Amino acid sequence: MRSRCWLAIVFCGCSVLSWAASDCPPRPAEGSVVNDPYAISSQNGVLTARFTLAHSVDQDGYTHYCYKYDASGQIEEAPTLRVNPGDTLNLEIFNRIKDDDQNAKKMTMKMPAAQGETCGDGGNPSLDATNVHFHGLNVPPICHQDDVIDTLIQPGSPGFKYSMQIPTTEPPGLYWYHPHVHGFTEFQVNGGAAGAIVVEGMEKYRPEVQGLTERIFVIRQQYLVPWIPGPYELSINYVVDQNEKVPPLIQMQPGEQQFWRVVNASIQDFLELEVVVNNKPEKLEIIALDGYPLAKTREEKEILIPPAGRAEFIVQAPPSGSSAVFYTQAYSTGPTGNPDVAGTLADIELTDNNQSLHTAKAPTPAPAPKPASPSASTAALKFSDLAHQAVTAERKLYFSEEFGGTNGPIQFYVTVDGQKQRVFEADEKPAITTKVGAVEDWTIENRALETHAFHIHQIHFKVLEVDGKPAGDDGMRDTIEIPYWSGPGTPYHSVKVRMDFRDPTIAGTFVFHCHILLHEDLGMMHKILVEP
Ligand SMILES: [Cu+2]
Repeated sequence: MRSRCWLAIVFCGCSVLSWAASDCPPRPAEGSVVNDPYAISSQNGVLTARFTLAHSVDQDGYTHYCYKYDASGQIEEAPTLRVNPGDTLNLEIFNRIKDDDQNAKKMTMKMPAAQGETCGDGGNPSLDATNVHFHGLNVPPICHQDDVIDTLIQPGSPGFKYSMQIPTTEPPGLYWYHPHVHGFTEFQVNGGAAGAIVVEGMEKYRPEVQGLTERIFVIRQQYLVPWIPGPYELSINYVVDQNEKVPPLIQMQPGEQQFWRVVNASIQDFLELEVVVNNKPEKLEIIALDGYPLAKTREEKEILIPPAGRAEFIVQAPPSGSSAVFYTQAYSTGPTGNPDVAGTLADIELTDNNQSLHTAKAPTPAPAPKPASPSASTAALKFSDLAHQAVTAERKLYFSEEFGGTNGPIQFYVTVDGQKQRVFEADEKPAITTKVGAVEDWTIENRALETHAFHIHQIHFKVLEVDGKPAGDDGMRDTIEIPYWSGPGTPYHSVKVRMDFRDPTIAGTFVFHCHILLHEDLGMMHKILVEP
C-alpha cells in the first residue's frame, strides 16, 4: 500500500483538522517514565466496569480516541482488565465520540449496514459508531459478547452492555480489546482506543514468572492523518518519542529480572523487539505468545510480533553503569508494504533502590495478590492436544491485492481457494461453514507483494508449517505474519495452521482477516460459520 493517492483525494478534507477539542485526558509528556496502565481486577469472580469512548484532537493535530474510566474521580485511559478463568466480565460502553466538524462528516464513508441482524443501536457503520472486540478470548461470537459483525453503538445512545463469562479453560496470558466497526477500525485504534486484558494464572504454568515485577506495555502507533499511511509515531503506554530525541523511560533496578507483557496494538507495525544492552541485543526468555504459555520457555534475541500479537517474556536488567534500550528493529513488509522502521521504544533507566531522576506520574495500582497455587502442566491447557487430533477438513486460503494503475494496490482480498476474490460485506454469506467438533488444517498463502497478518476471532490455532517446513513452535497463536511475495519466479510464502472448532462455546458466525487495520477496513476479511 505504498501509494494511497485515491484515499488522499477522497479524504483531502481531513488534512486540515479543526475538530473542536473534546474530552480525552491528556497523554503523558514526551520522555516520561512509562507507568503501567491503570488496572481493574475482578472481585469475587466479577469484573464490572464502564468505559466512555471519547474523541479529541491534540495540539499537534493528532486525533485521539480514548476509553475513559472513572477511578473514583480520577479519569484513567484504557485500563487493563484483569480477570480469572471462569470470571464474569461486565463492560458497559458509552459512545461519547463528538463529531461536530464538517470535515469529519466528509470522512464518513457509508458502509452498508448488515441486513437482518442488528445488535445494539443499528444504523450505519461510521466513524462515530463503535463496538468492542475482545481479541484472543475464546468467548461466544454473539450479541453482548464478542460479536463485531452486527454490533453498533452509536454516539449518545444509552450504554451498551457486554457481559460474558471468561471460559474456565481460557489459557492464562495477555489479550486485548479494541473497536472493530468494519470500515472504521483503523481510525479509532489509530487514535489510541485499545487496552490490555490479562487472564490471570500464568505463574501456574510458567513458574519462572512467580514473584517477578510485572510490566504491561501497550505499544500503539499513530498516523497524523488516519487512512493516509505515512510517517507514524509509536508510543508505549501512550508515551511517545515524537522527535526521536527524548525517549520514554522504563525503570528497572540493576540486575533485576522483570516479566514484560507486550501488546502490539499498532495499526500495522510488525514489531521486531529487542532489549539492547551496551549495543548488543540480549537474550529474552519467552514465556507466552498471543496469550498462550509455551510448553517450554525459549531464549531469543529478537521477538517478532505482528500487529495484534502479544509476547510475554523475562528481561534481565544489566548491572548499573550499562546502557539499555527497548528497541524495535526495521522490518520489511515488501514492495507494496509500508516500511516498519527501526527505533527506540524506550530507554531503560537503571535505578538503584528505586531512586530515580524522574518521578513517576502516578502510582500504578498493584494487581490483586496472586494466590499461591500449585504449578500445573501446560499439557492441561486448552488446545494442547491439538497436534494429535484427527483432521476433519483441509482448506487453502490466500491473500492478494489488486492494482489500480500506478497508485499501488487498491483492493485487498483474503480468499478461500476456488471462490471468487471479493471484499468483505456485512451482509455476505460465510465464506466457510463448519461444525462444532471440527479440527481443520488451513494453508494460508500470501500472493501479494506485501506482508499480511492473518487473524481469526474466537480461537487460537497451532502453527504446523511455515513455507512447508515444520514450524518448530510449540505454542498457539491467534495472529500470524505471512511474508510478502517477491514476484514472478519466486514461491509464495505460506503457513499451515490447525484450527480447533471443538469447543461449543465459540459456535456462531465470526470473522478472519488481515490485522493490518487498513486492509481489514477495505475488506480483507470474511466470515466463518461454526454450526452448533
Ligand atoms: Cu494485510
